[in-house]
Amino acid sequence: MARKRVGVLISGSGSNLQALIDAASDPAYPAEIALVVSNKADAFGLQRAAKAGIATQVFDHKGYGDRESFDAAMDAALRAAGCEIVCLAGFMRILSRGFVEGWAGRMLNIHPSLLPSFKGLHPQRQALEAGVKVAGCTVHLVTPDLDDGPILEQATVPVLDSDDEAALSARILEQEHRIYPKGLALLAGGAVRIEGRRALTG
Ligand code: 4DW
Ligand code: GAR
Repeated sequence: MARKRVGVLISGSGSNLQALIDAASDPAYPAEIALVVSNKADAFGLQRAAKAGIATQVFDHKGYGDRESFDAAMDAALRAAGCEIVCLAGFMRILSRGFVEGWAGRMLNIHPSLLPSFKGLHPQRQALEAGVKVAGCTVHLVTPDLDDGPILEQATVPVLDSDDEAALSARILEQEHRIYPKGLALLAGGAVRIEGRRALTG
């Protein structure tokens, strides 16, 4: 079957983008990265994309009067590139309801906590402060509510007595790189059915 064309939105390092690029280097993987979009011109992920021969575009949110026009510019670029799926990979701008609804069921995010725990910013710090013994990460479909939406993949890691935010984040990030390509493969391969809040993949 034809590989699904994917647009990846980033704001920074792009290590999750790299995990998706690496997975898609296998011709049997059901998705290919067609476009990488960043709201920051200096995002390191843009260099990762260029190195892999993937088209990039920068949309600086500061150059737009409102969220809707910024989102509309990105939306047009994704559609012009023939994207059928969008992956948020450390993309830090809140997307408007109109953009999210336009990609409903076709947009994924990775979040460094076991959702629905620790939504929002600095979830690894939130996990340490809450004293949990198990932390992790979540791949989910994006809905207009932040860090919400049906869950496709989760992975857990232990929280160690010696952990600080950096150590825990690094342990979680390793698992992010493992499960984000798995979640995208499920969606691109057509294996996902939504029933209420549940994403069924069997
Ligand atoms: C997320 C949630 C809030 C902010 C940044 C990221 C999580 C992932 C995400 C990105 N864009 C999204 C999501 C999401 O889950 N749902 C939607 N869009 N609809 C956040 O508060 N960002 C602020 C800016 C931060 C910055 O520029 O550094 C903001 O005002 O957008
Ligand atoms: C990752 O840890 C990702 O889970 C997180 O930003 C980091 C991006 O790293 N995303 C969020 O917190 C979204 N709420 P990367 O640029 O190296 O992929």
